[in-house]
Amino acid sequence: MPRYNPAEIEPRWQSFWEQNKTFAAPSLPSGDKLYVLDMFPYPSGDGLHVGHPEGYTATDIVCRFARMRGRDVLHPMGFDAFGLPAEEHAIKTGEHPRVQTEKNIATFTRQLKMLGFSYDWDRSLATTDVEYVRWTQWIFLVLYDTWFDPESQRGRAIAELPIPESVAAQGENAVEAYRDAHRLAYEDDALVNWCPALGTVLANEEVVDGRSERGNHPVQRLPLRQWMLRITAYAERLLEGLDDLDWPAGIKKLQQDWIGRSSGAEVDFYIGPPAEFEDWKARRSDTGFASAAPEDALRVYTTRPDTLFGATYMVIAPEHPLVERLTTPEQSAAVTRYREAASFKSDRERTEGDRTKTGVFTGSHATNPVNGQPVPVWIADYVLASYGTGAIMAVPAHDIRDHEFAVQFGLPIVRVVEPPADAEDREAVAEGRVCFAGHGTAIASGPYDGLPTEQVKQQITDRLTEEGLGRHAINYKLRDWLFSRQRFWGEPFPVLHEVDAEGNRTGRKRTVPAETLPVDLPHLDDFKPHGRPEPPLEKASDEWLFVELDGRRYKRETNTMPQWAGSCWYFLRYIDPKNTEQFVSPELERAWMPVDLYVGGAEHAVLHLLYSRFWHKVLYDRGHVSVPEPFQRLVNQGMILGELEYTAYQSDGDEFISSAEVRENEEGKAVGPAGNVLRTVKLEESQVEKAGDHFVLSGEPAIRVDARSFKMSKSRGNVVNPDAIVRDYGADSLRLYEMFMGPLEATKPWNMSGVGGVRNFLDRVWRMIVDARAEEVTLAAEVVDAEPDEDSLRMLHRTIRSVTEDTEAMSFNTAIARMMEFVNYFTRQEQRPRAAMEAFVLLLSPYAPHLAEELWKTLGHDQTLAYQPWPTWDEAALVESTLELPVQINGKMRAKITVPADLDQAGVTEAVMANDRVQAALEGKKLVKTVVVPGRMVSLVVK
Ligand code: ANZ
Repeated sequence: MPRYNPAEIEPRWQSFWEQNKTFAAPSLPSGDKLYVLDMFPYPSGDGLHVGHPEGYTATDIVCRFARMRGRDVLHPMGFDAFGLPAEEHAIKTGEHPRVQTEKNIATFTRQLKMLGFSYDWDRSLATTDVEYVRWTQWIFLVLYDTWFDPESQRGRAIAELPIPESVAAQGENAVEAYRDAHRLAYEDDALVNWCPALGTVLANEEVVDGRSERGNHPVQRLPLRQWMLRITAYAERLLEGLDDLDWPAGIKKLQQDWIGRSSGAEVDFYIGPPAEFEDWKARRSDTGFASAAPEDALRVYTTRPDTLFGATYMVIAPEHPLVERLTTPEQSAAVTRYREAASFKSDRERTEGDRTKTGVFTGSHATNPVNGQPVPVWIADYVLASYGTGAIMAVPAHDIRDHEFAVQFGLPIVRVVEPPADAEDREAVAEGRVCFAGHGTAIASGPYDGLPTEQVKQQITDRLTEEGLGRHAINYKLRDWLFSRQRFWGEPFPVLHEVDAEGNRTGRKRTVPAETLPVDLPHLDDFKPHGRPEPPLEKASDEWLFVELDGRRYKRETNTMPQWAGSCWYFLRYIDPKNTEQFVSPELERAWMPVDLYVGGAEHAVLHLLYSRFWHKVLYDRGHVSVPEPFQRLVNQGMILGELEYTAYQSDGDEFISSAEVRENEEGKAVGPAGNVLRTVKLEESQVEKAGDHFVLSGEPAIRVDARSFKMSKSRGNVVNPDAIVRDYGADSLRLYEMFMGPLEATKPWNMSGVGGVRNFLDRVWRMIVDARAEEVTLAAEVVDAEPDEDSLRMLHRTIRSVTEDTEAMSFNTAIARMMEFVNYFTRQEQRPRAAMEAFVLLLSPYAPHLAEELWKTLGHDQTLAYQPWPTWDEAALVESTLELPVQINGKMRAKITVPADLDQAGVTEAVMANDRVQAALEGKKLVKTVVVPGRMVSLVVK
């Protein structure tokens, strides 16, 4: 009996598509192009997760739909294949990480193919491919060769960097150092996680609470020379660029917050002898505000220059360069102790809101430039060295952190902003118990009293600028990108450090000539750490490490690039994956870019999406790509959680207690209404039933149970394996189920009976068209070559319209619901016109492509349906020819009449009057009024 058998159908169509290269994209799109990109996976050893096919099915539907509507579609897939797990495996087994990586890629490829995605597999790539690495290194050379011109706000060739005469006068080394200080890729000391016990540097994700994740050993923070990328230069461009992008508002907000632009003022406080303050001021009004803080001033950054009169103390970061100068001998021991304690804390620990503030007085005072008042200078770790100027003026009346600090150390609190009349907490503010951080009116601020905050900010900044004591300033939270890792399994940097005869660095360096790229990873005998806080590539043989070039001796850079590097530009390589001359041909790049739709998880909101935008802007500035933003539209798929888990509560006497009455005690244990600790019992789905928005014990409507779903994880044992789903239900069922679970963007729990449900639907689709009783696959007898009747036609055209509109809107779950309605309707019909069945199969095809191809063939076609024109609907067929109208008499429903849909008012009134039930109701009464609401109802008023 020809039953629907996905296990047979699906592999057959997959090999058909593969052999015929059905989904190969044209090299150059002819007209209407569509570039649809998936966030490519990291090929982990666990294989594909059910979260992957969610986004991948969504984009596949978009692509299949677009091809049928005549668009040229580019839909590629690849692998983000560098990464820690493969390296850890190599350390353990001695096997090269490439071996493990390639195994995993093979598994992922098999699994992706098994789901019938319409990728152009000929364009597939892995970031670890040596040819790909070559171009990642080449882009690094572009970054290295670029400086950011603040004037024109764009990246330019380093050769165009103007060299100040004073630098030029110092000779070639000074000029080179000046260039290095302006490149977008530069070297700097940064802290790394050095684990002496493991003898290796660890990535941040391998460190948990200051100890190694592996083995739980202590980790030290050590400064090490590293590569940085000057992403901060592009902060403004990265912010502005967001405006024109069709991205979820939440993701834009995350990027904005990450960039963290704030605007305020830099202000100099005098730190010389107080008696000379006036002279200093007079001098400053001649010299003006220097771009670097002069020796005799402590420079602060503030977003609230309007509160200068309320600055009662100052704070400098423990790492601030003026600490030594400002610390008096009496305070010296305390300051040293404090600085050491601070060096063990991360920035996050230092700035977390709820911590009690710590600090130490330097013993010195500075002079407030607006009123000549002396203010004590403190050291505290809530001020970060890396933000603003690393020093603040503290205004405890109006800044929460400063308020906490002032209360703790008994420093004066002076209010200088009066809250508006309708502000909350006015009393508490007036008493100095809480600080007021909002805007209001200036008080105790000399000439500014009575002015609103915004004006005071402006006027004080203008005044300070005139006096050479301050200037308007903008700051960003964004930090430069720490771009090197002490790892083996990453892209080597194409950089050479000059060395002397002993192998010591001379300080000069050069890049590897572009035409000799790639720099491949060296052979290592084993991958075990060498036990020094240096990169593993230091273990490479001298042959790899040392290079002679133009008569000089060099040592290769031994850091490698982070995993982020490869994912910064992979979408460009898909456009022209085999090009050996260029990273992408400009002609093809112009034709395909930007990516029209990018789908992936929201966890990449900041890093990947910001890094790749940054690289793209540099490539754009340097003329290598034609558009300033890579991803025009972004959609985030929601997370798929594990199946709902049900928990009931039981007392000692085995009595079930409704979860509505259960509380948690201080130890986190569940307690019942009598205060007794309860037992928790895990229940099966069959033991519970749904009651409105909650669940109860089966047959016990009063006993509620908890129902929660959790993120899928191995340790919880709730991971769903796509291989098993495909084996038991078929790939089309998996695809359809993931799209039917709910809106694409929503977080939703997995539910196995839901998978069964869509499988039943596909079985019914099969039986709607195929004769289930025949020996071989033949059309069902109900499928006829007749014209559809009016109702069937309307059902067909409605379905075409809804599925088209919903698919366009990426509202896949509602499109599927409409197809289900169609099948419900036609499986009840004795006659299923072939034209309607064919149109339906085409509508279904982006969603369940294997089944659709099989049915299309059964309907007598010998070509793939992948490029069949998408069905269109006829508005006229949607209109109902008759209407059912309710008739109300004195507000009560009395009858229903059926009339032609286009009948005019008089005709409707006539039909109402002719109705038996209306006539009966009107007997002996007088008709006062007749109201016809066209298409809706008729209302009669009688007396
Ligand atoms: C005085 C003041 C008064 C401030 C007031 C705020 C409110 P954002 O918006 O994050 O840029 N600040 C400046 N540099 C700092 C650093 N390195 N570490 C910690 N805090 C620092 O915040 C800027 C504000 O944060 C600045 O404005 C400064 O405190 C503080 F009623 O100056 B403000």
